[in-house]
Amino acid sequence: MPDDLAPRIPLDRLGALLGPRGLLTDPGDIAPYLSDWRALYTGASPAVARPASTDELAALVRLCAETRTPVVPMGGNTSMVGGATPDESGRQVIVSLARMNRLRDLDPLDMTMTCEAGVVVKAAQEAAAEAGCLFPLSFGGEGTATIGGVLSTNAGGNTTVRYGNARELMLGLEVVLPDGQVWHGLRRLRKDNTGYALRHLFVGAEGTLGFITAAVLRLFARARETEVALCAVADEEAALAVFRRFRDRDETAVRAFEYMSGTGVALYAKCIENGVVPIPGHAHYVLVDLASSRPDAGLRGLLEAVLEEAMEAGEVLDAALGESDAQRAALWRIREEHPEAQKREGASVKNDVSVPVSKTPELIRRASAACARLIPGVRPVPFGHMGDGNIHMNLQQPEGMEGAAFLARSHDIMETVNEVVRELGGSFSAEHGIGRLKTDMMESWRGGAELDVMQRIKAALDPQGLMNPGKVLP
Ligand code: 2HG
Ligand code: ZN
Repeated sequence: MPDDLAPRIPLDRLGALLGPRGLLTDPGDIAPYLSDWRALYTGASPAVARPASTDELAALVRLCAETRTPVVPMGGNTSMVGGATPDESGRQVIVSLARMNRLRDLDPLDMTMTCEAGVVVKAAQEAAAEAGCLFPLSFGGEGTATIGGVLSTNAGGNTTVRYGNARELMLGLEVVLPDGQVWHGLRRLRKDNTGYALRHLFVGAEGTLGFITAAVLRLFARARETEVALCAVADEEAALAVFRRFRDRDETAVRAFEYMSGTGVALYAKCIENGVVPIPGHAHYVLVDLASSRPDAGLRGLLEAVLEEAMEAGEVLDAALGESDAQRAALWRIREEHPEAQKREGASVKNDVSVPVSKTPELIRRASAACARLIPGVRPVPFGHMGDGNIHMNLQQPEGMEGAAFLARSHDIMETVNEVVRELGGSFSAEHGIGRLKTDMMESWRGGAELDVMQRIKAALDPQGLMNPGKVLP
C-alpha cells in the first residue's frame, strides 16, 4: 500500500472512546498480545483496545473504518494457527474482548444461556452447572479460551461426538459488522426459518467478517452418572472397534472417545509433573468417557460388559477405571496434557485433520509411515477425537535433531500428512481453523466455486478488508 494510503490510527481518539482501562499502548503491556501460544508468530501493533461494551466496540469499529485501520480480534489467545496474532506491519490494532465478559441471561427452561464474547469457556460451564444444567463444550484450553473465540473458530474439542461443535451449540448471535452496525440476532429459538442463516456465517469466520460480541448458547441436562476408562488397545483398528462396541450398545452414553499413541502417553509421563499412567508401556490407548442424565443409567455395567467383550476379542489388552471424580480427572489429564507434553519435549508440527471416522486407523498408520520415510527417526504423536474423526496427526522432532532444523521441514511434513488426508476424503483443518498458518492451503483444497463464494462474501461485508486481514483467505 502506498504510504499516503497507510492507516493512521488516532490513538487519542481511541483513548477518548475507550477510557484509560480500555486502551493499552505501553510496549510492555502490549507484548503478551503479540505472539501466539505456539510461538509461531510475533507481530507488532500500536495498541490493544479493550472495549467494555458492544456500543464501545461499535464506535471503535466505526473509527477504524473511517481511518482504514485494520483490526485483529482476540479472545483467550490460544489459537493453534495464529488466528489472533497481528502481522509485522505495526498497523493492525488488537481488539481484546476480555472485558466483555458478562453472563447476560441463563434460562433453565429454555435451556439457553446468553454470554458475552469474553466469557471464559470454563466460567460458562460453571454457570450452567450452578443452574443444574450442562454447557458441554470441553477441551484443554477451556480455562482461557473465550466464547467469542470458540464460536469464531467453530471449536470442537472432546465432546463433539455427542454434542457437536461450537456451531451446533449456538442459537443466536450479536455481531458488530465491519461498518460499525450492530446486528441484534440474539434469538433463542429452535426453529427460525427466515432466510439465510446469517448466524452461521460468523461462526468459523475467525473474525474476518465482523466481531461476535454475544451469543445464545444451548444447554443440556447435567450428567448424573459418569464413567471414565483408560484402555490399552491392540492397534488402531482395535481402538475403532471398541468405539463401535460402545456406540452400538448405547450411542447416547458416549460423551468422548479419544485415541492416544503409546509415544504420546510416554511423553506425558516424562514431561508433566505427577504424570502417572496406571497402565504404562502399551503402543495404543483409548480414553472412554460415558455420561448420562439418568440417575439409574447403569453405566458401570455397560462399561464392564463392553470391556469384557472387547478383551475376549483381543481388542482391549488392559484397562484402568476411574473410581472417583479425582481418578476420572487424573485419567483425563493424560489426554489433556498431550499438547503441553509435546511443547516441553521440543519442536513439533501439528496437523489438525479429519477423515471419516471409519478411516481414522488408516490415517494414523499411513501418515505415520509416510512421515517416517520423509524424516527418519521422526516421532509420530497422533492423538485426539477418534469418535468424530478428528485426529491430531502431530510429529515430534527426532531425538538429537535440532528443533529449528525440524521446523524447517514443517511444510513438507504437513504436505505429506495432507496427501494421505486427501486420499481418505478428509479435511486439512478440523477444529483449529485456518488462521494465518493454513491460508496458503485454501486454494488447493477449497479453490473454485467454494473459495470464490467465500471471497465474494468477504468483499460484500468487509470491502475495505479491515477485519483480521491475512487470516482464512489467501
Ligand atoms: C486438543 O485436542 C487440542 O488437545 C490441541 O485440539 C491439539 O495440540 C494439538 O495438536
Ligand atoms: Zn483437539
